[in-house]
Amino acid sequence: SEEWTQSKGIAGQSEWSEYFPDCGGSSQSPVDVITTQTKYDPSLVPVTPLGYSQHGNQPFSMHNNGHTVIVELPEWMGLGGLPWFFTAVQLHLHWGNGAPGRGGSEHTINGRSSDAELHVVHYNAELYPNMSAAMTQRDGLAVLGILIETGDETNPGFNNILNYMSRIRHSDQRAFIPAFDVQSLLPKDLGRYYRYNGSLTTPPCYQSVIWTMFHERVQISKAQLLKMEMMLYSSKIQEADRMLLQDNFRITQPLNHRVIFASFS
Ligand code: SG4
Ligand code: ZN
Repeated sequence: SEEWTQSKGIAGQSEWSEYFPDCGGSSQSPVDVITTQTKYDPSLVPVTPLGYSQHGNQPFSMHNNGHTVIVELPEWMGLGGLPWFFTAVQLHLHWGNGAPGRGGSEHTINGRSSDAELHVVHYNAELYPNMSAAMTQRDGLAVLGILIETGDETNPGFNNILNYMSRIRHSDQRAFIPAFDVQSLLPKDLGRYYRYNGSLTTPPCYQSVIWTMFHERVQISKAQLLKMEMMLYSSKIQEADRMLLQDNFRITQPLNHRVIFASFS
């Protein structure tokens, strides 16, 4: 597929729809959650991570794809609390550039960004045979979004990923990391969240994602955030022209006809 980048900022992102028409659709992600305009839906039960803590002994594969760092998840991990069972596929992160100002989260709440954002991607295993079949369908994917803030304390759960990121600093590098409890990356309160229908936040921007954005943010240290900001967009053979992989977030998209539901009032 065509090359695309976030690094040209807003200008680059507005060109995505030339090659990926869905990126110009009317149900795109991320969005700004304006809390006073959300609609309380009492039917929204807590999401339930299934098998997230049963990580087993097989190492997880982690790689730098030039856009983010991806950790592949075993197929027995999944998500309950939605109308269908969703199988976990991978998790990845979005971050900024370390400068004061806008953080690197994709979703914002009442116009405010967070420093980074974790996404755990799942596909609808009741309706579709695999990720590629599901990713083009309206109810195909479920992504959990966790807003990340920096503070003074180290988050030991995130060290399961961050401590190994220097091994895959360059684009296309891969490493095997010890299996870990994926639930340790999530906020404690899985009952309070925002829910809306949106898209992949990168090309091809398929409008196939049931988004769950948790109300509770998780905290990591400044030193931990720095490990994300050290990643490279360039590959090993481009050593002479190193490029930092930073600001790998998409700007917020118009809500249009959509309503964002809240599981709490
Ligand atoms: C990142 O670019 C990942 O590299 C992609 O994963 C991911 O696409 C994409 O973000 C969009 O996901 O949760 N931010 S998002 O909407 O998971 C998919 C891969 O390319 C399909 C494997
Ligand atoms: Zn993402």
